[in-house]
Amino acid sequence: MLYNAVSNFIQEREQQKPSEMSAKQLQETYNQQGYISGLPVLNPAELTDARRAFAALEEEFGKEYTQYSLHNVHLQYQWVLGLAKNPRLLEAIKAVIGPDVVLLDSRFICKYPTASGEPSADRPDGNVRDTQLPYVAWHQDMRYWGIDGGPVLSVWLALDDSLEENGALKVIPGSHHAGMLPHELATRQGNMLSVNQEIPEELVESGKSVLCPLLAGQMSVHDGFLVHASDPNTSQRRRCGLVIRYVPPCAHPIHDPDRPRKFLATVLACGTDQFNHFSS
Ligand SMILES: O=C(O)CCC(=O)C(=O)O
Repeated sequence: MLYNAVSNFIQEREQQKPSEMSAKQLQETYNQQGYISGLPVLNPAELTDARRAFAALEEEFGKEYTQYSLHNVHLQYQWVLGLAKNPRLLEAIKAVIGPDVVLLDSRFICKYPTASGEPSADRPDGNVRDTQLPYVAWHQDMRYWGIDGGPVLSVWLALDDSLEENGALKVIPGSHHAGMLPHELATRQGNMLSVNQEIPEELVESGKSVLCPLLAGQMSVHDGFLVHASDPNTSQRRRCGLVIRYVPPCAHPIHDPDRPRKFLATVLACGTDQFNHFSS
């Protein structure tokens, strides 16, 4: 009897849309699973404005650059800072870490279509094979960030629909509970991560992997210890997202003389910062 009640509760929780969750439910789900996906952020007008502004950057810099090199441009472009401070986005972040939020870093990550579009006997859908196309290997963000004293939350805000065929984010739910896993250099070509890191295959419970499909204007949020990755874009549609990292002000960079880390683009997104750990 009790078992039925508990399992009904879990089923209802799983069927509930993230947009309908209270702050407490959102925090509980996030803490349990290490991520939350499908949260609506941008309304149609905001999305149109953001896509138009991004198209201007593509025009100015070219796709090779906009694929991965638009790093911390919230410092240059008010519209990017506006996305990072969007009240609906920050509502979810505040539900997890409280009212004080520091924006640590931002980057556009775009996987452009590489498909020929020509149907063949091999691929009647016209999509290409995925060998050597850009992908993101299984990794944990904390490995890269070197932060202690508080969590790092990564937002993936979709400017395009991000689905299986154009290489949406995939995650291993609950994997953040295991702490830091070893990483090594990726052997497969095309890993978009700047330090080309990956968790060895035998340590990734890939059978438990869950795709995080997003419609343009929606976001997912994942914990810095969550194991995640993304496959190549084998479709004929772009997949563009803005990845933004947030921390509570109590978090601080780990002191590591072998790998000094500088955070030169931090901004107080909301609340107050009584610590000033990122101010130099
Ligand atoms: O955009 C992707 O495919 C990967 C993004 C990622 O690794 C992250 O948001 O931490």
